[in-house]
Amino acid sequence: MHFSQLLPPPLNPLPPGEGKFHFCECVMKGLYFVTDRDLCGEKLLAEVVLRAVRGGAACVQLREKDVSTNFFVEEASRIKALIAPYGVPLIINDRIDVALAVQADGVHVGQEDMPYGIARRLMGPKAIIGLSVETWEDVEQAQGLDCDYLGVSPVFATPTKTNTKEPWGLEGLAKIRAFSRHSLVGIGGLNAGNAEAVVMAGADGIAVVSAICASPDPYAAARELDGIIRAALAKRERLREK
Ligand code: TZP
Ligand code: MG
Repeated sequence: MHFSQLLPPPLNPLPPGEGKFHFCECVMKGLYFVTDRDLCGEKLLAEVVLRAVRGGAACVQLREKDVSTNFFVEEASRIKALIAPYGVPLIINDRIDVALAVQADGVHVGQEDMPYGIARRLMGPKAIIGLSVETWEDVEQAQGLDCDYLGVSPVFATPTKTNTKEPWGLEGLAKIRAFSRHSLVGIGGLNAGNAEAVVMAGADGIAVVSAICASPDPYAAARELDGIIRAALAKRERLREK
């Protein structure tokens, strides 16, 4: 029996208008799962991805730093097939060649990766392209780019990635929200204990690595996070309407 058959059925998608990822407008909203195979420990990466998606992850970013290109392409192709039935997009971290090879839905690039304009030209107008912003200068420069979301990196310091710039904190995130025209996806030290505050400070998406990969129950972890994020997005919307 395939392990996916042992899991509960997928959750209902968000109702129209509260869509997780509106491809046309490219509003990135919801739980964004970023992989780390080391943090998965004994668990199979593909199994963790599937459990995260079934628990409510609205987007999966495959992030590999230490595998061969050959392996990366094969894994990306497997994961793409695995999550396609859920309508969840696959984003490839850094590697545009891998994204093109498997016809992934998009890429996520940092400030030292492929320049955004070239990434867009290579990936095409329909691809989802996320760009990390680590400084205020990055945020200002991004204002002139048609990227689909900004990865606010890191919101908090995290042992998962230590070569980061100064964390933005909730204040920094709120400052970006007040200025930027883009969807914002927060990353770095995010978990069930702070996801609501991060949404209320302005993040549309919450990206997590260890909160799902290192959890003994990635399905339950994703489900809890998804519930918190949906509730916080709804609360933010209600406050905005007042
Ligand atoms: N980019 C900025 S922080 C980070 C990345 C990939 C790691 C986030 O990991 P965690 O475990 O969710 O704090
Ligand atoms: Mg990168």
